[in-house]
Amino acid sequence: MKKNRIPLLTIALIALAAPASSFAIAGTGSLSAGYTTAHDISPNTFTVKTGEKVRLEINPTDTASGCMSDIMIPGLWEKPQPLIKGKKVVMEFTPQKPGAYKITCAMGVQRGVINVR
Ligand SMILES: [Cu+2]
Repeated sequence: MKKNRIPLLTIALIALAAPASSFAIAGTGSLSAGYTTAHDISPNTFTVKTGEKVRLEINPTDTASGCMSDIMIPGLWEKPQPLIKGKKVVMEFTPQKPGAYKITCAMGVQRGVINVR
């Protein structure tokens, strides 16, 4: 029985250290995500606090096209930002009201969410 303890702990630590694929919690108010045409925005789910300034950076490694060319966050960031390979998108805002704010394209198709607690 004792023999198993260390390997199991090791496995647990490796699992914890693995990069989160679709979820991030704001610790510093600084969020970052990537963009690829294959996976869109990733991670795409964030949790932040009401009244705390947020800086969301998106680093596109592809250039988006068509419907998904631009990104915005209705209620938090109204100006659509183009997703262009190598051009970092920075959106800074301070959420004033709790809620689930969709990350969308310029036409409102959902591609993620920012949960304001
Ligand atoms: Cu669209």
